Amino acid sequence: MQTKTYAGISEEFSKLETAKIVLIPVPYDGTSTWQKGADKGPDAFLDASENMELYDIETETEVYKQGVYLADAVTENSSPESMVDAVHQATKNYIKKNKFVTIFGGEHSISIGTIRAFNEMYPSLTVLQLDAHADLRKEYEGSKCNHACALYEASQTTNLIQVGIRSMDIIETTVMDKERTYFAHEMALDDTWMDTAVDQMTENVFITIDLDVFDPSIMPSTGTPEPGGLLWYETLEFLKQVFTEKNVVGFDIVELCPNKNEKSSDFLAAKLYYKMLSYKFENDEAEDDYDNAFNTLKEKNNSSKYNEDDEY
Ligand SMILES: [Mn+2]
Repeated sequence: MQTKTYAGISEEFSKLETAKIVLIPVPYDGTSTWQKGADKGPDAFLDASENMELYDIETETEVYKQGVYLADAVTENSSPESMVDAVHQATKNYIKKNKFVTIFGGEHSISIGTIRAFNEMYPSLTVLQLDAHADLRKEYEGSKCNHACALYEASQTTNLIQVGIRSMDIIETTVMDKERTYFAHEMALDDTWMDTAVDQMTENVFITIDLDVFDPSIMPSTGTPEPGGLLWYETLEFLKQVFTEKNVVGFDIVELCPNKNEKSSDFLAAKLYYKMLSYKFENDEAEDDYDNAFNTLKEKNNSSKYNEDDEY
């Protein structure tokens, strides 16, 4: 049972029964290869959130009044596969409770579970990935649930759109859909990429944000920083467009690897999360009913799109 609330909000806004939003922390760091510490991400994010102003100037809203329930953390870590199963179950449970479900990692492999849940609950799902890394390996170091494989399943079962990519292995080119990939070096020279990417999205969009998509100058506290990343306002402009034009069904944020001497990254993550909620609920009154409109009839969709590529 959680005693702490998201951002220190009062009980009135943090009860499961009335909250429209659920936040699931997943402090998992089982497979990262270089810097460890993404398991400390959720706590650092929650600490920063408590020290943040809760009025959003841009949208003129206080989105916490829609209610944010801080769920028990998913702590299963006996194997990457069992962690993914536990995340999948927890995510699906809260979708079924008609909540807007958000997840904070943890390393990127947790998204295998979150995406699987949303893909089962929403037809024709687009997965929008903001990330420095393609994460399209089918298997890595003996597991399909490694962080390097985080988006492989999504590439086979959803409409995957990758944004900000600037690091990958050559084998991933055999899986990648280049038409739906926005490489950082091309984005820097092209001011139409946002519209093109949004045009490729279906109505239901799940967003997975690996914080290493940001430039290390503003987001140094991540496991594998890569130069040439996105900056704050261009990222917000793009996200706002997606929230305005599409039905964002949920999102996750991963790979905060906190450094006690560098707090600005924790605050960036906290603010990003709150901004995304503010965009989602910008036009909803706190008293309005919420309907996440998950598809109860179709437990599994897009399965026909799945084709195992033996060549890989
Ligand atoms: Mn990633």
